[in-house]
Amino acid sequence: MTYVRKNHLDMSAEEKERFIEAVLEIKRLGIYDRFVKLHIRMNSRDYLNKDGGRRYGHINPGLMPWHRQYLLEFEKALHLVDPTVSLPYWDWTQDQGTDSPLWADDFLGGTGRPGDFQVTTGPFAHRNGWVINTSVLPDGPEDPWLEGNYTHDDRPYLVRDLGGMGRLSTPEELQETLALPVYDSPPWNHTSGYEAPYESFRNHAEGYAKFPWETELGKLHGCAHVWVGGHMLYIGSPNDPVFFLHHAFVDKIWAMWQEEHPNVPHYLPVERTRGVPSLHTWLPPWFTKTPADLIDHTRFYTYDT
Ligand SMILES: [Cu+2]
Repeated sequence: MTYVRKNHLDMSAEEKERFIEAVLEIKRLGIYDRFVKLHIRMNSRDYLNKDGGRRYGHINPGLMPWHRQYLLEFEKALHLVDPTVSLPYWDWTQDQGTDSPLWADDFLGGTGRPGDFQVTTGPFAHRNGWVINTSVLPDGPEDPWLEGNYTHDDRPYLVRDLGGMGRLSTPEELQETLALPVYDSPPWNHTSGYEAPYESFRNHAEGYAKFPWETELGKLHGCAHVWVGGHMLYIGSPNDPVFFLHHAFVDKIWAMWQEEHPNVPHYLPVERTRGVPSLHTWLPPWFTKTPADLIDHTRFYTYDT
């Protein structure tokens, strides 16, 4: 049985309510926080040796399949409590306002208050019962974007600063990245596809590569994390439920790219490659699927458009 992932803007009030209820229920059951911990555990290693270390979820070709499985496992958890829900997505190339229904009280709630940036509205406000149990902050001199060393963050409340830093990517930026015909290339890290002919759709989508005509790094995947701010800035980002709507759109971008390039390999590297998952590597921590199993999302779900 496959199901449909919708743009949140096209969800009915009842669909939104059921989605929020399911998220709150898996939080109560302790399942939600297991996903947060898993993301921190897997991805802190990704960032520790980003040039040549072993990486699965970020700064390597595994970004797309690893997060695809992560979202599938999350959706599976939601289905345990409500089989009718599926992950919505947030198309941040079109839906850029802080007044979007995304941030309304009946959905994800709004930005943080001045001062401590604590979210005080909606279902994920601390005062409404959403407690952060596992969180980290970057530690050390490195650019927080590429930081692999973390320290405990004991703030029990969700933090956001919508639009406080950076901006969201434009449809034109998305088109330019979708036009790149090669999934990824050596050295399979944050420098892949830097120079013409820009052979890394993955790195441009992740946001660690830019074209010479762009002024700053961090487009697409990266800048939505920064634009939301707060917990979304670091690897504890799944603490903010918007993480799942954001990554559902990143996942859709992989699907859109495949559709635009039907005759190229949809995942690389094919051969065993030191440090990064190849087409037939079992992805940890589940070891139930390889990138090859995950390329075709229509085995599991479809997108509304
Ligand atoms: Cu991630």
